[in-house]
Amino acid sequence: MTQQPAPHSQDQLHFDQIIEEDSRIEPRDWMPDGYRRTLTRQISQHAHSEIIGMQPEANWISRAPSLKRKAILMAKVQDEAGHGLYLYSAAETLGTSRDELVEQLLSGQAKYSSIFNYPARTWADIGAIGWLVDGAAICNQVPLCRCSYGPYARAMVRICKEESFHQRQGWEILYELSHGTPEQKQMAQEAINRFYGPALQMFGPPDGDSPHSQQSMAWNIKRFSNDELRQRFVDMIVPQAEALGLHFEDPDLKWNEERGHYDFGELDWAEFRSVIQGNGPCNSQRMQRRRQAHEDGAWVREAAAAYAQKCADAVQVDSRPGALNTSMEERTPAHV
Ligand code: FAQ
Repeated sequence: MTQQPAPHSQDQLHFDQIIEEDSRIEPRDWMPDGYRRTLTRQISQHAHSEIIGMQPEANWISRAPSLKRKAILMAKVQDEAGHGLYLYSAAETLGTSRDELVEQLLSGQAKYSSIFNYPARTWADIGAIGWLVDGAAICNQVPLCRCSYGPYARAMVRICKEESFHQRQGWEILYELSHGTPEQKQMAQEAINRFYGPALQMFGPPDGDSPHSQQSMAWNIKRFSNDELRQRFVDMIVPQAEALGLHFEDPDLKWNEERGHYDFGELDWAEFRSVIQGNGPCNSQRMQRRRQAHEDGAWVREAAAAYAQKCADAVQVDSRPGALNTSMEERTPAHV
C-alpha cells in the first residue's frame, strides 16, 4: 500500500485538483488511504455480488422451459461471471490481491448484495430478477461509468451494456407470462410481489443511515445518493409494470404531481439489516455453495499457476544471450 504523505502535501493537492476537475484517478496516482479503502470495499463487494448472483439463476438453467431459454439464461449467467472478473481486476489495481478479496468473501468478512439472499422459486422469478434486479443494477451502475477511479469507471461501461440485455430478457419473460394463461399471469404477478421490496433495497439504506454516501459523493465515486437512485428506479418501473399489465402491491405507491415523482411506501429496513447480517432466506446456502465451488476449483487454479510458471521459465531461458527463440505461444505469459 502507498505510504501516505502529510495532509495538504503536493500529492493531496494534486488529488483534490483531479477530483475538482472531474477527471480520473489512475492506479499509479497518489490517493488518500480512505479513498483507496472505500473503492476496494465497494468494487470487491460489487464483484462478490456478481459471483454470488449467478446462483439463483444458475439453479434454473436446467429447468428453463425451452432450449432457447436455457441458452439465453446460460449466456446471462456467464456474463455475470465475466463482470465479477473485470471487477476483481479493477479492485486489484488498488493493491489488494484477488486471493485476499476472495478470502474476505469466503470468511464472511465481506458483504455482497442483499438481493441474492432471496430464492428464485418459479420461472417467473427469473423474469423478475432480469427486469427488476438487473434494472436496479443498471440504475445504480450507469452513474458509476463516471466514477472518479478510472479502472472502475471503464469496467462499468461494458458491464452496463451487458446488463441492459439482461434486463430485456427479464422483461421478455414477464411479458410472455403476463400475456399468457391466467395462471401464468398470476405467476408473473407473484414474482414481482416478491422482488419489488428487495430490489428497491439494493440501492442501500436510506440516505440518513448511509455512513459512506457523503464522502463517496465528495470523491465522485457515487454520483447520486441511495435515495435519489431508488426514486429514479421507482419512477422508471411503474409505467413499465403498467405496460406488462402487472402492478406493485404497495398501497402508498402513487404519482405525486407536486414532486413530479412517484411516492412509495416505507421499505422493511429491519429485514434488510437482518439479510445483510447473514439471516436472509438463502445466506447460508449461497455461502456454502460458493465455498464448495471454490474448493472444487482448486485444481484449475493449481494447473493455471503451473502453466504460468512454465511460460515464465520459458521466457527466462529464452532471454539468455544467444539462446534460441521458443515459439510465440510458449513466450506469451498466461494471465490467470
Ligand atoms: N446489500 O453507506 P452505504 C447486480 C452495505 S450487482 C448488502 O450506503 P455504500 C448485477 C454497504 O456495503 C449488485 N449490503 O454504502 C447482477 C455498507 O456496508 P460496509 C451489487 C449493502 O457503499 C444482477 C453499509 O451497508 N451492486 O445486481 C447494501 O456507499 C443479476 C452502509 O451502506 C453494487 O455493488 C445491499 N443492497 O452504498 C448480478 C454496485 N446496500 O461496507 C447477478 C456498486 C448497502 O460499511 C444477477 N455499489 N450495503 O460494511 C454501490 O453502488 C454501493 O456500494 C451501494 C451501497 C449503493 C450498494
